[in-house]
Amino acid sequence: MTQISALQKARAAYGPKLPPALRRGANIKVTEGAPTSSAADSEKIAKLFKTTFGSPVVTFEKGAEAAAGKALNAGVILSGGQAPGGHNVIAGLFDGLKSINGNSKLYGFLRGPDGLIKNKYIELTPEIIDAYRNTGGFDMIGSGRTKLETREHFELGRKHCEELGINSLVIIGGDDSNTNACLLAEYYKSSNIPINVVGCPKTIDGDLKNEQIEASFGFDTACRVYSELIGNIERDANSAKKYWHFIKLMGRSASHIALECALQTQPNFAIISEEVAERKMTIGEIVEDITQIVVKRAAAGDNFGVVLIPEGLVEFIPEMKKLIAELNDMLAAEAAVFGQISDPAEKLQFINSHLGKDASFTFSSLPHSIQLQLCLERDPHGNVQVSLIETEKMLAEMVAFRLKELKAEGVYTGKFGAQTHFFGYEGRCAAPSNYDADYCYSLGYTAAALLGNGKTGYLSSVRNTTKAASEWTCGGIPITMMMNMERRHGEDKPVIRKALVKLDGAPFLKFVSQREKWSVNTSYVYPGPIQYFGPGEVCNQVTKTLELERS
Ligand code: FBP
Repeated sequence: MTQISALQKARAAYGPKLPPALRRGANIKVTEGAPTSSAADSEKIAKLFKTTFGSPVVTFEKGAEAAAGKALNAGVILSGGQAPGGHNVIAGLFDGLKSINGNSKLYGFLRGPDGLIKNKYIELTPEIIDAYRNTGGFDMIGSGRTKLETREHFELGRKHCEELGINSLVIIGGDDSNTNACLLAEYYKSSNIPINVVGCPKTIDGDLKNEQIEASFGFDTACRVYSELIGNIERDANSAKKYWHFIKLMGRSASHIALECALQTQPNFAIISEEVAERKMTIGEIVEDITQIVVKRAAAGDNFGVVLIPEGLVEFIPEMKKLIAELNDMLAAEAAVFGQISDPAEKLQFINSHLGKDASFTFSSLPHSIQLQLCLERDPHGNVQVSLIETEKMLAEMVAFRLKELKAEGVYTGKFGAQTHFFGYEGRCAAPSNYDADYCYSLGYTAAALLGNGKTGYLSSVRNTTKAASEWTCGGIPITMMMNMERRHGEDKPVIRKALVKLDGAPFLKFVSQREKWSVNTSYVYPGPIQYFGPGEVCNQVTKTLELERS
């Protein structure tokens, strides 16, 4: 038998909270709003989603005593990167399906969308579900990054669902995976194939949110784990007083994680990529900003500090963005020849000789290690794998170089020692915080209710989550409502609009109002580890981002 920790044992007994509409003994009253449109480009989206476009927002309320519904056979898929709480979505879905009809069944497709395409699955039994309640990770059924997007995929999905008698599919994923869930829903609905598809908003990056979706699950827990670690490092820095720590934080594109961690820990400097893009900053300017703070702190005798760097930074620096776009095109066109070169120096020479003047200038200004990292294989969505680019080392090196210059000029007399860190995978599979445990369970249960009511092309939505669960509301949002057209791989495609950090939003404005104070003074806050048991103010907090956005 697998050994489990004392905390896991105690956590297994935790009963996640549900919105009143979904609590035992209540029948669900369904209210439908007016027809909806899309985030933008409504004509084009309507043409592409003929049968699912315009569906109303669905709200669930507590109704009269429950009567058994029809048994559902559902399949569930975990898609993309791990995020704390995924197992609770599945547990909520399982319990929700059983509450509709005790004969309902749930199949888990293994290792992501690939499981549906290749017909690899397990039937999820009460024993399996119980073993994973309130645990982190996606290991119950595994995840994967294969995109469900072609007609062939959809048809294989149909065949495998029909073989198992599956009439409902739940896709737990981020913006790309839920865009594809909607394409699948549209394909089945428009072809009269009786399989309904519903999504659940997942990603630690926090960039799948909008007016209707308050948060993507996993963001809360991941930010708490990173903030604990940053707080520990801040305390070490403040104790030893001899290092500057450059900490890169996961978040492929948006800087929500870096911003939330900054609000929780009050470091000396935090870069927000969206601001860098807005101010069209160069790498040199970013380095200069950090350097000036190092110099100011050194003048006060503080030769230590903490800098937070969002993982996606390089793609927001205009000169780097241009370089990456050129590299993407060039590497795609020259893949065969480039793939044959194994010597790193030859690789760099090859690249330099194929880049335009500006891109080549930017490329040459980067340390060799970063040049090579920029040429690594792209992910299946064609994205640069930003988690592999060591921007924290690049910035630490460039600041050290600039300080040497200032020392030579007599402007700087301090000492500079740098330590670099990358926090990403540490937070993705942590045991979900109470917020994520409750939110995820409710998202899964809501997904079951949507399927029980015959809905397709919807994203499960649980709202009002800054309040007590007794005030939470739930229902479904048509996925097309969140879509717009974007240029992807040289084509206009319908996609869920990614939520970047808003520079006029309350979380960023709060950060801006404090950052100068944090930069020179040492104002660190040490959040400590996630608490699962104890007083509400330590174990039931919501993120600063959510609190500020909803206040
Ligand atoms: P999702 O958007 O799929 O949730 O994944 C987000 C993420 O954790 C990013 O923060 C990170 O850049 C990426 O996944 C890492 O991907 P991989 O797990 O493939 O290394």
